[in-house]
Amino acid sequence: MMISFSKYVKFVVPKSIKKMTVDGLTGLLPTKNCPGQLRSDIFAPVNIPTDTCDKVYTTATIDTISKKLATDLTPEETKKVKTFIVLHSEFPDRPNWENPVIGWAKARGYFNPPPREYDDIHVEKNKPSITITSPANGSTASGNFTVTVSVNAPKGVKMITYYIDGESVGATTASPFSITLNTGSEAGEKTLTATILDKIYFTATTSIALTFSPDTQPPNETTNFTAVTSELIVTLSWTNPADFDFDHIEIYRSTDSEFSPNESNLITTIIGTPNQIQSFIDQNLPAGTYYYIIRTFDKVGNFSAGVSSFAIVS
Ligand SMILES: [Ca+2]
Repeated sequence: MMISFSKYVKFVVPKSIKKMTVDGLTGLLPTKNCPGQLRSDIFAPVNIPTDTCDKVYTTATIDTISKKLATDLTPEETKKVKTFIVLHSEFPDRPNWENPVIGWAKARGYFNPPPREYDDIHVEKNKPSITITSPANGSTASGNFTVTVSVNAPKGVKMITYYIDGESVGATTASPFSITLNTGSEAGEKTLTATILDKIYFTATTSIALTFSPDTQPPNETTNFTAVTSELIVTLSWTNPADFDFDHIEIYRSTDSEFSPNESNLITTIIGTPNQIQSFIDQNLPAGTYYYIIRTFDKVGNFSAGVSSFAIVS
């Protein structure tokens, strides 16, 4: 007698059984707030989830410094939208039901309710302020000028940034936060702005009006300009001036002690930084006495009269 099992092998899924994608932790319908992995599951009609995971997951905007709820005063830089998990039992009001669920959630890292307190660091009394104490509002600036500020920052200064007509011209992070600027070849009415960024990302800004007059001031001369001979080589060395707008030096050479520096006797142009010690080797010189002049140049082309030295090659 043959018994066929074939009719038992094929399982026809009843139409009432639903295959659905749900949140992996809660088994609830997914929304964009579900941070966990999704899984596929099958549900009998009575078990089909109707709640979304928003019942368990909630988002809140947090201040990342205080770790508390952001307020209108919380800077955008320190705001972060975070997802929190709030798991409850079927009967949250009954400790016998609720406590074991909370305990289970805590043990698995699923107990993470949002904070209840508001950001108490970004408050009015912690706001910084800044004023420009020099130059005076409405004054004229020519060449190099130093900007000084008065700062009140209860939470500390991260950076002060300076702007001329809205364009950043420098920043400083160290007290007393002053900075030296230069008018260059610019002339006319300008707006000088100083902005403070404090350590909790509060900002404050102040501005003054200035009249710029072009820089006509040459840098100071170099110091320690020496010419030392060794065999047929002359080593020239010097220290650049401290001027903020120093740009480069030019060295001129002649066998005439009374010579005037010009294009025809220019032997080198060397870019450098203020206070830098630099040198240049002048070689392949026939025996003789050589006179040198070194001039300093600023960034807009103002130059010094020059200082001299000499060397005897024999
Ligand atoms: Ca100058």
